[in-house]
Amino acid sequence: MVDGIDLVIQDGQVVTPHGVVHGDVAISNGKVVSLGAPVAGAKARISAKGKWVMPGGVDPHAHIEQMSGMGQWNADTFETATKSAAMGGTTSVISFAAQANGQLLSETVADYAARASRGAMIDYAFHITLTDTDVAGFDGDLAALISAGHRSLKVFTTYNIQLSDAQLLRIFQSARQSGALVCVHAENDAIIAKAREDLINAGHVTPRDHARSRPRMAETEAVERICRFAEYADQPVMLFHISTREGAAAIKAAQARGAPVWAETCPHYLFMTEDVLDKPGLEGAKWMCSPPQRTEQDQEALWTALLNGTLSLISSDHAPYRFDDTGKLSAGRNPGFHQIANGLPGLETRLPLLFNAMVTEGRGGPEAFVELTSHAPARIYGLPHKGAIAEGMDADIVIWDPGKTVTYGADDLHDNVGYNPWEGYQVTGWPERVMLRGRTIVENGEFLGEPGHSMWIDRPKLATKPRGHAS
Ligand code: DUC
Ligand code: ZN
Ligand code: ZN
Repeated sequence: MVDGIDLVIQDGQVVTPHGVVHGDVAISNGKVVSLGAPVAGAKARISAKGKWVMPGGVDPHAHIEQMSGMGQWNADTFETATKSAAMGGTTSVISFAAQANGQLLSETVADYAARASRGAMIDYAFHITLTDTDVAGFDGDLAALISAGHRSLKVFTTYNIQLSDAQLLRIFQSARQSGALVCVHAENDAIIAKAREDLINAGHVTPRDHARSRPRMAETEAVERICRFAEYADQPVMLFHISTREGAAAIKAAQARGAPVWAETCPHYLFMTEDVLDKPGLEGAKWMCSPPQRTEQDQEALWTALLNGTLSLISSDHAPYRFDDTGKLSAGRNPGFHQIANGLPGLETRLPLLFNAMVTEGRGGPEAFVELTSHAPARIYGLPHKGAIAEGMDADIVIWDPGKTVTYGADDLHDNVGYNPWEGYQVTGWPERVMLRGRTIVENGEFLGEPGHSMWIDRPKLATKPRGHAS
């Protein structure tokens, strides 16, 4: 027996990085201390008989208490967003510290860190979003922040906050020197601008037209270019929210050349098509995001890419806007698609949707589910002690009831958005108990967490390069 065991989760099907183990998980001081073998003499015990015991979800792409590219605060605070995440089984999140124009990066990070430390109820880290590289002291400031543990950066190729090719290469070089991953929103800005202008001139401005304003070619071009930049600069890159089969094919081709690129997709590209935008009036605005949802053929291509390793993980891209004048309708009661904030909530639904598809319906199975939603995000973004049930890791654990069926309602999420884009969608498999560092923060639908117990996750210098890279 290991001394001083606080809790044993007994008799569950435990998904570890080395496969499924049937047995006990022992926890002491918030860490996993033993796995598999029966453990006697703990202070407390929980039965997980007939249940899955899986690591807490790691969601590496969520917009929280953030100003959008259109200058709008999103709907969530760190408190509402992280409560919502926990209710859906997620225990770590990487959100954005988004630089305002003219702002010193150290001020940006200090602002977001202050808000997160006040409100967050799960553990967190930041991607630093770079939009103004001309600020005095930019390079030194960036290097210092990376060295201080902020090991990922975010850049755009569109959205009015895009960097030029030259600026992108400069950032790739700085990231390489200091040891950070660069995440990219990759869509070609000129293609989007032309498509948007043509649609507006023709009077086609409904939410459905939003999908036509983001041609698939915009994704293909930018993904191919960024892969070449990654290859040229020998800098690891994460391509965000791949939505098309051509985007996935471009990643696959780049990886085959040895380019240091990873890529992700999101549930709304796996389970929705652009038909979600086709609703009476402005209703479709609730589902508007960029890139937009695509076709069933794209969904199949994305699943294939996830299961063959071309795409490495699934994030939520949680981007919460209310369907009112604080959010989607801030430009008035009759906005065109180009005046409507992009994004939909997803922190709380990511894991149940994927558990249902991958574990209940068997698309990949429990190990692939855990790999894509916990193991890979923690490994790739370098979150030490997160994303896996193994000795020495944080006891961030979810007990899943595989038999519980839930049909999402209109407003049953715990974020501050006021609608649920998955209303009417049925899932089987539910996070019955969620633990953060050994402490139960959700039990049978009741939230037990509170601000003040979360931790910023300090990340060491990037140690890994994507699979397929030569050196
Ligand atoms: N697209 C993004 O790239 N970010 C947030 C929301 C969205 O739709
Ligand atoms: Zn994006
Ligand atoms: Zn995003």
